Amino acid sequence: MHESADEHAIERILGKNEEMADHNREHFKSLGACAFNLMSAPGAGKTSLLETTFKIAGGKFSSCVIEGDMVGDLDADRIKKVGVPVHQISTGRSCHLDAQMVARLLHAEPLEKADAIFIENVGNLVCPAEFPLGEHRRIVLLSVTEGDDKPIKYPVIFRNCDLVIFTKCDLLEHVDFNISEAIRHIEAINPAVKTMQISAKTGYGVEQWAAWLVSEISEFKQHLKSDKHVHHTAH
Ligand SMILES: Nc1nc2c(ncn2[C@@H]2O[C@H](COP(=O)(O)OP(=O)(O)O)[C@@H](O)[C@H]2O)c(=O)[nH]1
Ligand SMILES: [Mg+2]
Repeated sequence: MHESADEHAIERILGKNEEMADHNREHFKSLGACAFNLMSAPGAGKTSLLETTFKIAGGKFSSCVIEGDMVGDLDADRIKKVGVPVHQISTGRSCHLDAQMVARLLHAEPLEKADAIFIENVGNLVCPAEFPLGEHRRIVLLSVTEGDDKPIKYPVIFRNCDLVIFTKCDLLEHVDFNISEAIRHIEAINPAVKTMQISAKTGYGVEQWAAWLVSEISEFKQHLKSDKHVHHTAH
């Protein structure tokens, strides 16, 4: 009996989160920005990837970052240093961002106009999977130092994402990480997913990642235009 009461409470929380995520999605759309939710275990290289992306491909699209961390603003400082506007959300005891936290930020601090909004989630391969934030694309980073069995052990996050990036590929020769095995596990639970291999340290793969971003942003803007067209002709 307790169990089902708990289940109901969880369903209610997740349902409310979905509603807020829809609200945020509209908010991002009104800014004309495509939102990307970056999720991974702590230390997989989310902030490093953003830093390298802005350094190598910063001219291809304009960006704004939302940094989610339990405490402190170390990552936000790193992003500021590469000249990209950044907004901090401190989650306190919560091990993930939720849509309510993002909504609160969107209403408290107007975001800069940008083509892309990158949301760096709190480092965790479990909880962020259950809490959509209103993003348009979901990206999971898996560093080659974590083990190629992680997609089997944490299927939910790998099932519900658009892109998996294998990070720290410069370290591949030092670790036993079988990329094709990992891809096989990921595709078994998420056949439509795209995968990429990157090193933020050497810049390997960053051009391909930047090209993917450009293409997603452009597709998003096309949809925005046709949405506007539909609304316009409907009135
Ligand atoms: N060798 C190597 N180290 C990396 C790479 N990307 C990140 N790191 C290191 O991994 C650690 C965690 O990176 P960080 O970007 O802070 O991870 P986050 O917690 O996911 O944001 C740092 O010490 C980085 O220097 C990479 O491509 N290659
Ligand atoms: Mg970080």
